[in-house]
Amino acid sequence: MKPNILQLNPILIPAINDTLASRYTVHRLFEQNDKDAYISEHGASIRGVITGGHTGISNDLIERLPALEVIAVNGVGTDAVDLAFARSRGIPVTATFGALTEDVADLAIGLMLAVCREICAGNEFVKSGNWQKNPHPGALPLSRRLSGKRVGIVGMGKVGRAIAQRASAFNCPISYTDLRRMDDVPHPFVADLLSLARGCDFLVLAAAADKAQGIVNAAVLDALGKNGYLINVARGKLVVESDLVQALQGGVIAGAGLDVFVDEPNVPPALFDTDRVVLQAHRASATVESRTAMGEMVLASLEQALAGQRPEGSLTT
Ligand code: 8YV
Repeated sequence: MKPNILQLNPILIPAINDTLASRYTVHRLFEQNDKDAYISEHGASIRGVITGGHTGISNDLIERLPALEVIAVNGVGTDAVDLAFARSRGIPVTATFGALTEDVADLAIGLMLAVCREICAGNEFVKSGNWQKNPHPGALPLSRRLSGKRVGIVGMGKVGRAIAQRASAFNCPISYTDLRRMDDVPHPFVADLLSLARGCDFLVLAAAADKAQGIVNAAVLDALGKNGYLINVARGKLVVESDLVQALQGGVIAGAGLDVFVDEPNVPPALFDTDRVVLQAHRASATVESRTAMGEMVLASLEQALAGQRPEGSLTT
């Protein structure tokens, strides 16, 4: 009999789904209307869980899966899994570190360019026919340059470093903050987030949200200032969203490029009607390349754990 796997989030790569189906009986919880009843029926047989970084898994659900041998996070964020709880139960938790780095960094740069060069407003201006109606060169306001602007990176892990590498190619001076200075990073370390924000034009969030919630608040946005942009490709909960809305409405900062939000997919409507904000639907890793590599890592984690081995890169065992 094939082992039973519980899948909490869809996987968008057909070949990965085919392999999963060939090896396991896959219980797609995200397709069930009555999830509670479904778990009551199948929970006892589940040996592996696949979830998304943002979705994670609750301790309540873990407790309802007594035969669970592995939680494979199809993402790099583990903030939605209680790692200490999983560790206390001896359940390995894996993530797809390294698989999505390039794409998340690419999107960060894309958001930086989009927001300061007002690419979305320009796109709308042409497609709506407004350029033809109003061909005056001043019909759209002048935008701002990215090249050479000071970039402050919050979280100098794999993604932060990949953003730094790309921003350096735009001749942007880089500084960063993290829990500690990193000896192998050539850029200046700024211990305190307020000082980092005060000294940069783009504040780019690439940090894990396990410990850092609400760190970007009104004071940090004030320090970033009226020519500054906030970019977030990490987690919405790093930001006090109501403070961000107020800062944008009040012209406290110049703009924001956001891929992640506190309560996805519920984005504060106040962010919709301003050209100073460019929004994405949590898509930084949503490429065929990243999602294929992520899916392969998930498959490997399941295979290793269910063969009785410690999965490579387990965070808890
Ligand atoms: C994914 C993410 O969108 O890596 C993460 O932590 O949030 C994203 O890459 C998500 O995990 C897809 O399942």
